[in-house]
Amino acid sequence: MKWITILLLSVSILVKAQNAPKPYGALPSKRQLAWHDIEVYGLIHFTPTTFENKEWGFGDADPKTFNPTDFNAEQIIKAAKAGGLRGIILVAKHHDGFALWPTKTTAYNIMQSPFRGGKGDLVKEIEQAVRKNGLSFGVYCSPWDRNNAKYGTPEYLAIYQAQLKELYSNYGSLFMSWHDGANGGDGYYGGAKEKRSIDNTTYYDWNNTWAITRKMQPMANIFSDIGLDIRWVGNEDGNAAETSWETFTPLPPEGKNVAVPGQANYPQSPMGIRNGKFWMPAECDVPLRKGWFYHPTEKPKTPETLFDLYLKSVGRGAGLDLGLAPDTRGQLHEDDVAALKAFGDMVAHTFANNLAKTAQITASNSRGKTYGVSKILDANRNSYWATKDDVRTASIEIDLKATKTFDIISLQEYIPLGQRIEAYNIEIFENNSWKKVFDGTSIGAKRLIKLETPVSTTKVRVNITKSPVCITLSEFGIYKKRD
Ligand code: FUL
Repeated sequence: MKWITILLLSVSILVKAQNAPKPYGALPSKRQLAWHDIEVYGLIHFTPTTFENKEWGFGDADPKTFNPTDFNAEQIIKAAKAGGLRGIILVAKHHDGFALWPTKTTAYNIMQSPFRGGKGDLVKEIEQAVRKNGLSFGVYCSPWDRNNAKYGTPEYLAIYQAQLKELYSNYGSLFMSWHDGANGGDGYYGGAKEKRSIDNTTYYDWNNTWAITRKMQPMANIFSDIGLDIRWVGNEDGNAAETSWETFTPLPPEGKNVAVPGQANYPQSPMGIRNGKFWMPAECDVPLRKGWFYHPTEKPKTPETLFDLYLKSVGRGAGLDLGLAPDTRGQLHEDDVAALKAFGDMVAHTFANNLAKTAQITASNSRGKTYGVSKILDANRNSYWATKDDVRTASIEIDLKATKTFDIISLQEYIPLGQRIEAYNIEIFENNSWKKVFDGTSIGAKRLIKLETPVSTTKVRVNITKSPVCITLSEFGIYKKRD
């Protein structure tokens, strides 16, 4: 009896596998798929630079200036969680070179500060609060180090790599290793106070440096302006382009023969590159306030602005990385806490109720039951509707069975099989005929369409008008924006 069950099971698995559409183009890795699920996360900047009220510390601040009066990791992380953030990246070392953990690699670190009597480890405290609250943790260790006397020599590269190794060893599994190529040249550099130019195409030896990341933190998505896993969106305003592809091919700038971080001059970054060589979705990094560090005169963005940024980042297949700036107490200001909570509520309340959940749905083509169109209403992004191999255009009709009022439409492709759809439109049934309300291009991991004014209708139609291969869609939803 047992072997018959096994046989039947393997036959059904085989049939399923045979029926699945073939993947198209560059595909996301396991670590990138995990990143797509996180959608919104935070980037914490809190170093002596906070106490100097600057954006870029010169590297000469006395370590004793790092003296938060009431540091509270739990307060910061709870506020982030209320904002709907599902991950936190801590700037473990910014350009000023001050390491927030007790490192062996530089004397310029938290042990020299009054924090916890010189016995503190801020990276650990944040990491523990992050994990306790069920968020993912990542680190940013700035390659440019304005304090280090060795900066500019090969010895510094070994120091930088040793810093990464410490961070990769002692703080559990990381979802991101965040890198940037910023380098303004001048700095304190152990007292030399001079300008040091490096050749950013070779100095950091990124291939070998990132081999350390891959080896020690295989689930850490490497972020920089050229990827490898996640690309910079090309601005710090928090939005991807209206048409936004998940794929990209970093090309060397003119006159250079390699593409490395720090070039940051890709006009294609906000929109990605259709049929790019790599799956390399965009991260939209934007501070909650004006600056990355806390400045008493600045205010956080309003919940409405944050919601709009959410639509223009997550809603365009990208990630939203929101800069969080603790004040000199070592906590988020109450205005920031309130803005995060209102933003988090807005997203949670808006998307709590898919008004198409109980709709009757039909498609002009389906690939059989496993890939039936009802899969796009099952609130499970791992199941999907697909058309037959030779069917590259199709329509879905959603009968809402009653009049529903909404102003947001959500679409998701089944991205493990690549980004396929290139054009589509959406219609609503009004006065006995179909009326087009949106014309779109890319979908990818998620597409959120905000209509200018809410519409009321009993039927919605999605027409996929262009795809190089058969179509997949994993989710569809209609929502009414709420506070
Ligand atoms: C940039 C840095 O220069 C800024 O200071 C900040 O850390 C931002 C997130 O990345 O490259």
